[in-house]
Amino acid sequence: MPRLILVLGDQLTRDLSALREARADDVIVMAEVMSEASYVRHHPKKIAFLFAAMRKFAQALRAEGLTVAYTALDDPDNGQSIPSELLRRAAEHGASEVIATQPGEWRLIAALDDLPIPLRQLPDDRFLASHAEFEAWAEGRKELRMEWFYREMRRKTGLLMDGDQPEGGKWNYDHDNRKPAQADLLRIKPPRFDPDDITAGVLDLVEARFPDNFGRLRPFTFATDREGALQVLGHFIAHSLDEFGPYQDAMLQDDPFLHHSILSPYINAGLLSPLEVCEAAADAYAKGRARLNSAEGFIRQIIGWREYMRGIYFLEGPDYTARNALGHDRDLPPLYWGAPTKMNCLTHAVGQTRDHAYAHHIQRLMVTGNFALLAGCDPHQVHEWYLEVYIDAYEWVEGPNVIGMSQFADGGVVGSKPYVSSGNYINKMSDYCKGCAYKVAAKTGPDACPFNLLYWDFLARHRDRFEANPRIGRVYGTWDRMEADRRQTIRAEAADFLQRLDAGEPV
Ligand code: FAD
Ligand code: DLZ
Ligand code: SF4
Repeated sequence: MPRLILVLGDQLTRDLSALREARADDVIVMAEVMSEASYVRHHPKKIAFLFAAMRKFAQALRAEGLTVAYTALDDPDNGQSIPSELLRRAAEHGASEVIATQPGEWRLIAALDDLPIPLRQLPDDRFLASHAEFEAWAEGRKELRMEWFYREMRRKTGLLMDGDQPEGGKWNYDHDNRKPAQADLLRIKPPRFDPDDITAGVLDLVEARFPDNFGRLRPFTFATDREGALQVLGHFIAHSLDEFGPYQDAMLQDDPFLHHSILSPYINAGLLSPLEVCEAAADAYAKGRARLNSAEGFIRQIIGWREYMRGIYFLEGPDYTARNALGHDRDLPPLYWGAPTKMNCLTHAVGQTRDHAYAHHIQRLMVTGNFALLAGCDPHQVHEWYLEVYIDAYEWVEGPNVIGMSQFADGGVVGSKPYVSSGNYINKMSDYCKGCAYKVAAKTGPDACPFNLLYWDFLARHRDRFEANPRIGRVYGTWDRMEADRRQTIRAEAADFLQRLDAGEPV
């Protein structure tokens, strides 16, 4: 009797644990379904990327002689959910069992567990750390800090290790990696891929079926197969890795990509393996083509942050994305969907997100995330926004980055302090403030940068929680040293700003 082998849209890896089990008479099931394409209103580029990549992956499996039952979104028999497609295919092929690699989201894991036919969920071993390894690492620790986990992963992989010591003598070279960048027309851009016939067909489908989702579908220039993804990797290693480190926190309004790799869509969908990407970076360092602080910083993002975020998501359980430790309840304002704002940093971070389904880490953390946190936005709405708008967004990685790192809604599981800043940080790391209607140097008054007002207002509102925090508590000394009427003015102006924000004014 044949068995069904499920391959989800973010499991496009030939070496997937479920595919390794495939026998000649098994049927591989892949399905474009509305339940996955609409559990949030994904950016059209995200849907198009996954559908095109799924179609090409299915084609490659068929070329190997495997049997693939592929359902397109507009197939009239489409049951429009993963469980209904599995049941339909099981009846069609007389299959006795479903074999799946564990999905990256609690919602879908539960839906598979509820299937009325036998199902085996195999571990997703595309990650370096299994659930059991992460649990063992976390066991008994008072604080789950990424840096300690990262060192374990360096030892485990041997990446940038000199025996049992870190290459160059230090584990982390972040202090070399905080430079602002200058506009440079000669900076090499990521490669662009013209849509082929398969991608063009998917673009028409997405345009017709998701006309109201936030984000520009065209031009669409992402790679959609492993070959293209490998080209993006090679291009990054050759042209951008060396300067990745120093400028990784920099933001420029006319350069959305700087020296970033734009590899997250491909790694997360399975077209590249995290280890091969890191090995390429370590190799470039070994050959003298990339400086150590760049190679180390890049590798840390992947074997450190990426693995750690997944570990937290599965350790903390299905209620994680509902957490709201700070009790924030403001609706996410329309500016997150492109409504006009006078804040130039937000105009550009949101505008690039709309155009490219991409923003780099510091834009996500210190512009859109920082503003939502300072303004007291409902973290679940913030979570849904991030899950919608980025091409690389899947709950296992987006959830802990947003609920934990960005919004402190988990009460400090991921971060030891909230990532908040006044306009000063944005001004130091970007060219946004020069072109802004607000004055970053103005702390109060009609021109005051809203980040300046909201920063103090946030800290004052949450004094009980953060005053004793060794990493942020000292700022209360600065607050207390201000004249009482200045403090009052800041809080009154912050309240007025938030009121205008809530009223839908283009603040
Ligand atoms: P680069 O800057 O070139 O970094 C290299 C790689 O490191 C990335 O491709 C990615 O695989 C990994 N990486 C870097 N930082 C992180 C991190 N914090 N967590 C996990 N992996 C990391 N990343 C996602 O993949 N999906 C998300 O949905 C996502 N949501 C985020 C939400 C917020 C609020 C924040 C602050 C960060 C989020 N990140 C997310 C992490 C990070 O912003 C993206 O991985 C990165 O911007 C992707 O672009 P890149 O490939 O050019 O990355
Ligand atoms: C994100 C996504 C989208 C938009 N569409 C599909 C789809 O039609 N079929 C599918 O198998 N997977 C899709 N995905 C990816 C899943 O949502 C993803 O596998 C889960 O969220 C777990 O990470
Ligand atoms: Fe953003 Fe303030 Fe700078 Fe304007 S002045 S770009 S609002 S940080």
